[in-house]
Amino acid sequence: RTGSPDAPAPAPDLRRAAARVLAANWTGASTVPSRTLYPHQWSWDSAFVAIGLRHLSAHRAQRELESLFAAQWADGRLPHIVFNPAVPADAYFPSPDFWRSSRAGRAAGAPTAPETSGIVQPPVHALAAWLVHGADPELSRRTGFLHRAYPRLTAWHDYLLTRRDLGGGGLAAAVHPWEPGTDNSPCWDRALARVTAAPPDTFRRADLDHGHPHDRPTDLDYGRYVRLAGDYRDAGYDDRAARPAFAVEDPCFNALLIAGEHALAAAARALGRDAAPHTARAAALTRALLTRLWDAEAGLFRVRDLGPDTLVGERAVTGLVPLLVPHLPPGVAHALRRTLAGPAFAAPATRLVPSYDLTGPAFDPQRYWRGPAWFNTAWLIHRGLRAHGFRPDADRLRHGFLAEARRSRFAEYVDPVTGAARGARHFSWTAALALDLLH
Ligand code: 9WN
Repeated sequence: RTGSPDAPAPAPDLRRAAARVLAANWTGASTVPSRTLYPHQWSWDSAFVAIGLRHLSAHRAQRELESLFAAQWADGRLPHIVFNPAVPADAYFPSPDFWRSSRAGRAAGAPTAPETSGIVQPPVHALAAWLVHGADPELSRRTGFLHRAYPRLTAWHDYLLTRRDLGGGGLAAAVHPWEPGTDNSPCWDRALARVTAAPPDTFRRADLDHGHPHDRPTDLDYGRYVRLAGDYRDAGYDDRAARPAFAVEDPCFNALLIAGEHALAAAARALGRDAAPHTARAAALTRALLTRLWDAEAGLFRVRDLGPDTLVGERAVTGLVPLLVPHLPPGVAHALRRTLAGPAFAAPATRLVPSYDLTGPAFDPQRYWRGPAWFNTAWLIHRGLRAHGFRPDADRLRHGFLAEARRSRFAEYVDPVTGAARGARHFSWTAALALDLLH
């Protein structure tokens, strides 16, 4: 480690370096998260990328989102991966021949092309689309961007609020640990223990060609991911027929849905439409989030495991992300701020937020979502701190973010204790969100 988190990052250099990462990862219509580890288009990555790209080119940011919308299923879902047919099948697992979306997903409305996965990721897209529109409203009007995006995004949220309200309490559920985007979080351990892993000789992990085994989920995790995805596929990705062995309500996923409904309300107003359905949905979702997931004693939001229908004991960064929800009761916002500054989440070396409780039994500073600090969750929390007027906390997090992004060469994640870079380098959302924080 060199330098200290307090040393200001040289802004023009960092901006140029971030722009270079995004240029190198641009395929012509969208951005890959990483040339090596993730050579296709990912759903929530593209939303974060668009948020940064809008500062370089609002036009490219529009294309980023529209290439994802082009792969939307007729039932409204935005798939978590859109596969690039030019990339060899063995470059990433699970590949299109595992998901078989165009055949297995036909009844659920999968497109005939491109091939996609059949699961989803957190709904950052409405927020991203609204920010991209705001970067150049005149261009957006000329190209019809917001006008085309609005019905797509409404259909996406409709899907989540109807087909995915598996708990019946007004929140959207995830049916695979890849869906909340925090694959091997300790929050999933209890639910995953009920899943019989697919035998290891039935698949080959391409991620280990590029990633270090200690930085990645285990083989047992992968066996369970494969089983769950395969079962969902075999049920035709039909949420009315599938009986998922894994079903959870995640606070980050639902907080983003709320932020997205607020963004859609703003978009509706800009388009001269009625914003009331979106504000009503945002209010109902916020009530459900507080009723179903808030833990006042712990000072953070929990995951609800819909198997036993109880809250999960593990504390993760995703329980702090709801800070970005507007109109939280002031007591809740203050409690979240206190938890962030407390021993479980304050990582003095990096000033970033660890993905999991530093004092928790499953904490591992290296392994993916079991401790390492990620830049997208830091960006979301930074946005929440600012929105609630916690300016000094927000500024500290912003400095930590920019210092670590620079030092780690835009790593996928960093060890929250030592600051050592982990996972991929030149990772797209790290570069994109650094660009955003520099503006
Ligand atoms: C599975 C692309 C994605 C991110 C996820 C992150 C990781 C994939 C993987 O990479 O997940 O979707 O193969 O590990 O956990 O949040 O969107 O960057």
